[in-house]
Amino acid sequence: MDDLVCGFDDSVLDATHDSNGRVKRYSLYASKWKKKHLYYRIVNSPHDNEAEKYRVQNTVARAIKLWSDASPLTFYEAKDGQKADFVVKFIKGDHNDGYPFDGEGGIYAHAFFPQDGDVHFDNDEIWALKQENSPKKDLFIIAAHELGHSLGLGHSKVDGAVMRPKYRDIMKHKDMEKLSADDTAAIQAVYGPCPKVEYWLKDLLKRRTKPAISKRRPSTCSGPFDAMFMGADMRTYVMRGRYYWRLNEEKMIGRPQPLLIKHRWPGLPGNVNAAVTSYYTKRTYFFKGDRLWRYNNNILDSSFPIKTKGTGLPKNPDAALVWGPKNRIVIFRGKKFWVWNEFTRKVDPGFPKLIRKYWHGVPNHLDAALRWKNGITYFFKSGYYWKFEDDFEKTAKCYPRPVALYWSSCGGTSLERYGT
Ligand SMILES: [Ca+2]
Ligand SMILES: [Ca+2]
Ligand SMILES: [Zn+2]
Ligand SMILES: [Zn+2]
Repeated sequence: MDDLVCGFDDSVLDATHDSNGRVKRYSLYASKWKKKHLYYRIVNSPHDNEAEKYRVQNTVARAIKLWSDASPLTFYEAKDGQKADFVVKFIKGDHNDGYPFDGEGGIYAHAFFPQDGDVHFDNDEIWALKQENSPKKDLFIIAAHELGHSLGLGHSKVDGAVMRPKYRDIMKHKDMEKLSADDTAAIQAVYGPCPKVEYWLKDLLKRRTKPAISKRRPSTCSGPFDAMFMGADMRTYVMRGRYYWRLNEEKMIGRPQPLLIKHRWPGLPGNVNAAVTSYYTKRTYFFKGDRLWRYNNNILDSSFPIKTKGTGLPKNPDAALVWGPKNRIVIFRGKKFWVWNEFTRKVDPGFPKLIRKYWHGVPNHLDAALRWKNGITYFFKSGYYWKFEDDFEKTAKCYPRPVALYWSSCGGTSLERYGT
C-alpha cells in the first residue's frame, strides 16, 4: 500500500474528475474561512518538550507562509488564553474524532475543512521537525499539505502540487519555498489573489512607530526595531532599546535571548537610530542623533564616535542598508534617502532623493532595513515588513507582511507582541 499523506478521502467529493471525465487540476471543498486573519495554536510536539515545540512552531510557520504568501490570508499564533481558529497537534490511535490513526505508516496526518481546520499528526510516525535528509516523516511538507485542507482545498493530480495525495510525490518538494502554480491557483480560487500593497498601507503610511521601550528586558525582538543589520560575521542582529538579539540560524534551537548592547559593543549607547555593515571594509556603523560609531567587529575604531555635522547626513536617521551592485551605503530618514560614502565620509552629490520615486511601495518613516544574506532587501515598519527584490525594483504584491510570523526566529509569533 502506498503511504498516504492524509486520511482525506477524495472519493467522497469525487472532485478530481468533472462530469466529462477530464482530470481537473485541483479540487476545492465547499467550505472556506469567512475571515482573512486566522489564529492557530500548536498544542504539543511529538515528545512534548520546549525545544522541540519551538522547532514545530518554526516549521509550521514555514508551511503556513507558503499559503499566506500566495493569498490574502494572514495567520497568527494564538497566545495563551486566546481563542484559536484551528489547532495543530500530535496524537496517536483513536482520538475521538471519528478518524483513528493507524500506527506507524499508512496515514500520517489529517485535517478538517473550515470552519474547523484542525490539523492532527499521527504521533506513531517519527517526525523530522527541521530540514534534514532522513527516513523520518517530513513535518514541513506534510504540514503544508494538511494546511491546504484546513483552508478548504482537496487533492490535486498535478505534478509538483503540495496537494497531491501521496507522500512520495510531495516529498520531492520538501524544500519548496513557494507553492506550485496549481496550489496557488487553488488557494486564489477560494480566497482571491494577493492583496495589493495599498490594501495594507492605508493607515500604516501615516503612522509613526513609537520609540522602543528600553527600561524593561523585552521577551521578544519582534518589533518595533531600532535597527537591523548583518554583522561582519554574517549573522543577523536586531536592536531595540538597550538590547540586541542575534537571529537564529536554521539549525539552532531555543528562542534567542535579549542581550545588552554595551556588553557586545563597548561604548555604544542604546536606542540607536540605524546600523549597517560596510560591504567593503566590514566595519559596522551605528547612527544615533548627530553621531556615528564605527566598530571593527566589536572593537570601537579610534577617533569614533564622530559628529555627522558637515557630512550631509541627516540627524536621527530611520534606517540604513547596503544597496545595489555597487554595495553603496544608503541612509533613510522620513520621506528621503541619501547615499553615503564611508571613505570620504560625505553624502554623494544629488542627495537626498524621495523614497517613493526610487523605492516603489516602500513606506516613509521606516523603523529599520537590511539587505539579507539571500540578497533580498527587507524594510521594517510598525510590525510589518516589505520585501524588495533588486531585479524587480518594486515591492512584491503580497507585502507588507507581519514581522512576527515570518521572522519568528526572532522569538515572536503573535500579533499582540509587537506593541503597535
Ligand atoms: Ca500512521
Ligand atoms: Ca531605526
Ligand atoms: Zn490530503
Ligand atoms: Zn484526528
